[in-house]
Amino acid sequence: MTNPVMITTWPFGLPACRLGIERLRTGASALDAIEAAANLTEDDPDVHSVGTGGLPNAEGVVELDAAIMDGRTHGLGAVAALTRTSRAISVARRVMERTPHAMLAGDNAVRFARNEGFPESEQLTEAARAKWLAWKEARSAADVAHFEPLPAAPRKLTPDDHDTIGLCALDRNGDLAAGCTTSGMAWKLPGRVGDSPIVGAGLYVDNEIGAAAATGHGDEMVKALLCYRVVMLMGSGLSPDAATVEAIRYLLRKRPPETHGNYGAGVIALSRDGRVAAAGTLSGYKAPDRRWTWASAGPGVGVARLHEGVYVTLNSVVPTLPS
Ligand code: SD4
Repeated sequence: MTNPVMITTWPFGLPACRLGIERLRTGASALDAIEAAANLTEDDPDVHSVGTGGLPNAEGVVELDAAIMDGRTHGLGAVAALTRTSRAISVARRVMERTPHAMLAGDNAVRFARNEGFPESEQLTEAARAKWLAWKEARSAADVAHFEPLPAAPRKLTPDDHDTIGLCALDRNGDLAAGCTTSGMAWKLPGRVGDSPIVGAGLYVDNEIGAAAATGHGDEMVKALLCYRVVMLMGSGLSPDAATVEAIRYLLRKRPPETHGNYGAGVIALSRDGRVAAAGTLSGYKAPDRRWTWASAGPGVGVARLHEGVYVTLNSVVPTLPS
């Protein structure tokens, strides 16, 4: 029997990590643990970047992206730009299990969700609406807004306007799964889809190697298939530590942050033998008001605890520093 392991992104992922490891320890499959853990975060209206309570697009509509991947079958389900429906990762799972497809998007993803019994529900909370109204009031011409000229480079991330929960799990049978669920970048153009529901970008699993999940500026990360790269690097013999650092470096080489808006990107990884790691860009992820933080639970960790990931530049790895 394998010792279960659960990892998630960001401090708001800690309760999900805790729930996931409890489920895994009582025999849940990695897939079930990922879904239950992700649902916990999706249902929390105080998390402003995932599910109910997520910040909306430029027109005030919450559009959710999510994906789930099952290492046992190498199955994938994803939804993109899903509106008026809670628990996007569960809709993604239904796509995987009840259709011959891998992803559904927009209005037809909503129709599918209704047919599957997911009720219509407003995802924009009063708090998120207030933030949207404040953004509309204050935004400068350079901000991203519907049908207005885009700035040459993406805006700098602020702690409040994004962040995905990415999750990886290893169950008692030694099987892996991964998930990703988000409301995406706040104030995005309607219809914008980030990295989270894209296989290889927001998440990837190879049951013989390991799993990875990502968070950060999806418009940049999607160009480097960060999670696929992490898993393939682990497959070629790199440790999760080295694989996450090398994958972030690849992204930094291809899309230097200095040229592309000082974006931030982070990735968590779990190998099939239970080792875990996380690396993020120094750019965007280490600031006075921001730390690259992730949660893990498993052998040697106990219930679940937070860690600070390493910060990567092209030629250095900045270890976790005291804040
Ligand atoms: C996206 N990757 O939609 C997501 C958002 C996020 O930290 O994780 N930001 O681009």
